[in-house]
Amino acid sequence: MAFNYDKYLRVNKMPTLWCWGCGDGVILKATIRAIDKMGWDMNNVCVVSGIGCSGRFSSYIDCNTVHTTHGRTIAYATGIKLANPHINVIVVAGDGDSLAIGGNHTIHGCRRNINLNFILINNFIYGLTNSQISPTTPQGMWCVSAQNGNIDPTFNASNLAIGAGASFVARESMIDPKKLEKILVKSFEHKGFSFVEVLSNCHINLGRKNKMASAMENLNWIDSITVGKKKWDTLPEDEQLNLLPTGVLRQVEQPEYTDMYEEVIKAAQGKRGKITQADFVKKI
Ligand SMILES: Cc1ncc(C[n+]2csc(CCOP(=O)(O)OP(=O)(O)O)c2C)c(N)n1
Repeated sequence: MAFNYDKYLRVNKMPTLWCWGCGDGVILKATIRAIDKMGWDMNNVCVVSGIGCSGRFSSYIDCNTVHTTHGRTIAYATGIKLANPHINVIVVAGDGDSLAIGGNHTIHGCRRNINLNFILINNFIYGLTNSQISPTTPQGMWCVSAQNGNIDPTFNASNLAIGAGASFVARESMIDPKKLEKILVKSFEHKGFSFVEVLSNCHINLGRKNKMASAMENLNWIDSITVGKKKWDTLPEDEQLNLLPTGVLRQVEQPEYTDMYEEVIKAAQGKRGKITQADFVKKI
């Protein structure tokens, strides 16, 4: 039987405002299927999105939603999760939103290990504002704000998340929606901050100016720069540098922030003894 997307969508908002062939729709559908696999009650799901094309996520999905300010998704989501630890919070933000203006929030979200499901839609460009370089725009690519080609070195978003201490980090493209769905399910199952970098196309604002004007050409380019982590691990360093590994890149068990916060509340209310160093697992 065909999957019933309408059950999870605000059908009165359809069709979406996304450009024809945009990867955001594929990611939305994969997210919905992953939620369905988790069996989550939509009354207990909150989707928080930032500003950008990716920000439209919270308009289309039918649950508790907050369309927040640019770069501040994690700040809002942290408040929502701390006040309602039982709610499953999914955060969606673009590469500009989460690595430029919101970069600081992203690293501290990773560091705190709060149980949020963060989906970074990396289309390598500021999409909504029509082609300004973002921290992930490859060097040499042409954009409206870099008319002689981008000279800024490129951020590796997943490496940043690993460095900042996220307990679950994965990268996948939206080329294979089934694979993406599986990764999202794994990230939803993980207790702690899960960071999923989803590589996506923006053939309109990045592709057209860089010889990949169709969605297919843009996706072929993404395909050419990605390789599964198992294969990537076997490659010589100079080849690794030019490729982005996909799959789960890091998964560790670490104390979760809302659990620790609950203990702080209990201690403050005299419902338990004082919290001491022994209550913490030392993490280096
Ligand atoms: C504080 C603030 N600064 C700048 C903007 C303008 N602005 C809107 S969306 C956007 C960039 C979006 O790019 P990205 O986060 O990569 O998302 P995409 O549109 O590609 O999904 C910017 C700079 C804004 N809305 N608010």
